[in-house]
Amino acid sequence: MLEPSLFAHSTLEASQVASDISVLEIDQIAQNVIKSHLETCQYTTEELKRLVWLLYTQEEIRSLQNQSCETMWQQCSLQISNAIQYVVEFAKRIDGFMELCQNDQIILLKAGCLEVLLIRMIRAFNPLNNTVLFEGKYGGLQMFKSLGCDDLIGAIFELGRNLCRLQLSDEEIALFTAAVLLSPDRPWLTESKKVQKLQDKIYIALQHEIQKKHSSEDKLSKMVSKLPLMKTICNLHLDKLEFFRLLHPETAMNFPPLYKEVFN
Ligand code: MHQ
Repeated sequence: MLEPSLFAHSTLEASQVASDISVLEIDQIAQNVIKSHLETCQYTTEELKRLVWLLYTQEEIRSLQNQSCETMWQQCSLQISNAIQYVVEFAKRIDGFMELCQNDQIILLKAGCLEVLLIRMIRAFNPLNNTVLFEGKYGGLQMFKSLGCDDLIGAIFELGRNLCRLQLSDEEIALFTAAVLLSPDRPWLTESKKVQKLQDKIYIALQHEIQKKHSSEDKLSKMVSKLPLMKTICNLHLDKLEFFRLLHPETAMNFPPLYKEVFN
């Protein structure tokens, strides 16, 4: 006959195993997402640290400012298109993403990739002098003057300063960008429940990661509170692009295919 104490012991163990499995699962998700981020983040932290003091000279800034609007748009769309390729690769490496239907994969990438880029931007943003990495050197917002999108650029730099104040680690950036990418509320998703389940787990992993570093308790809510500004920036970008296309259809036609595909 089974001893009651022994039986009690084994049920206790079983419940511990059950909770261990979920902690383990959350840990595996965190590790997968962080590894995927580090493999696809375009620039290592060390590279960026080295580049951060490589500033455009006054003369170089002036020549960027004196460029035509079309040329500057072309340069920006090329840089953004390159960066998007890495975000696509990041998404593909997140466990569960490739198991979504292709339709939903495309919807999530199209809807989320600029937001991911804006979060990734803080790695290449220096809040001490308000500069960002552009074509290999750092420069301030005045270098984008010829775009004729001062409001958009102003909002992007403001977001950069805002997000930098949160002092996010690469681990937190990895999990936050994955959670943003796996947003279940994107229009036209066919399996939003599946996306929701993935996002829930990533947010739990992110909360864990934040607690590990015993940073401020409401760090996650502070991060989430920046999402509306990101959405505004995405919409503003689409407005600017639409207007640019009206004025310069032939230039816009020659934008990089990936840029066109994502923002059309
Ligand atoms: C990435 C690396 C990276 C690459 C490109 C849309 C438009 C007309 C103007 C960087 C936006 C201008 C972008 C190039 C400007 C704000 C864009 C142009 C992280 C992001 C980052 C640094 C992009 C940040 C935003 C930049 C500077 O891994």
